[in-house]
Amino acid sequence: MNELLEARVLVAYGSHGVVQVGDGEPQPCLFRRKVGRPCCGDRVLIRRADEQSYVVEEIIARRNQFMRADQRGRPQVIAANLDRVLVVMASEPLPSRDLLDRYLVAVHSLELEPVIVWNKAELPVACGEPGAQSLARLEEYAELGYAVARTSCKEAPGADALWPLVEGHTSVLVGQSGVGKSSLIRALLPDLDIQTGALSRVTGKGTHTTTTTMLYQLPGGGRLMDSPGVWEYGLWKLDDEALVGGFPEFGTFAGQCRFHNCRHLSEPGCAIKAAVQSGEIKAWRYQSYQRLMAQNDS
Ligand SMILES: Nc1nc2c(ncn2[C@@H]2O[C@H](COP(=O)(O)OP(=O)(O)OP(=O)(O)O)[C@@H](O)[C@H]2O)c(=O)[nH]1
Ligand SMILES: [Mg+2]
Ligand SMILES: [Zn+2]
Repeated sequence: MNELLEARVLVAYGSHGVVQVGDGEPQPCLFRRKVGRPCCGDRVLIRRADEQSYVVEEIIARRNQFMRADQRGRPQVIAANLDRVLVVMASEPLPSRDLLDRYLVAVHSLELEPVIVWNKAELPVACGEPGAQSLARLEEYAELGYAVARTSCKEAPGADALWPLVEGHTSVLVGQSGVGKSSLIRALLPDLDIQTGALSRVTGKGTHTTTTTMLYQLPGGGRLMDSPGVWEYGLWKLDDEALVGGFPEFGTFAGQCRFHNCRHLSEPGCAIKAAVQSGEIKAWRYQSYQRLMAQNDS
């Protein structure tokens, strides 16, 4: 009478975490090294270990995984089995110049839909800073086809603009520390205290600073994960193709370059550079591509 159950990982620490079977109560669970390292969003097969807890027997193959570089530059999985990644930005703290585009490259490389969230939208934006430009250009990102939502957890316009973007999907909020990811979760989820209470009861950890990714259920269906903030979103080396993939509007031109392995930097007969010249590709997007390529090469 100790059958395997399918469960979802709500939060994962090194050797233990919290899982949920269906809509049931969150349950403490042990992770054994030999099954690999479960992460938030994983589907797992579990078995009862004892009265108090379960143990993971198997991690079901991930559909995808969102990663970032840890302090030593090694890739670290922060969430699995996603439909969308919500990149949260704010005027406080301002992003570094390339932060948004780095995130977009990473999201596109998973073939996931990025959503750009401008939180703290009620605050003024300091002009002149390079990072402020990403906020100033959000209209242009929207013209490029990105979903952009303006939110505030303090005043109008509130966080309701996120509902149609997250409902029915599995999404993760990512972005710099302090931009308001956890505040957005709180604004969206009236029963957050119940959900986090259930999580912290089993983990014994407080919920004020986000130190690890946590999964929450949305009332109308769907799941939303809150991830710990970063200061700089490190991209490990990507191949050139993955980097171009972060600039979807380059796609229609990329096949027309003289050289099939064109990197769109200084090669002759580059169709992308021609499109920049003719204004079909925005110059600032191309400059951003050049910077990311240079960082990739360094
Ligand atoms: N003015 C203003 N402040 C906000 C808004 N949203 C969040 N804050 C504040 O910003 C600070 C950081 O918010 P958090 O939600 O903890 O930020 P976070 O992105 O979860 O940060 P990490 O967990 O460190 O990654 C808190 O003091 C919030 O009250 C907003 O829309 N406007
Ligand atoms: Mg947080
Ligand atoms: Zn080219």
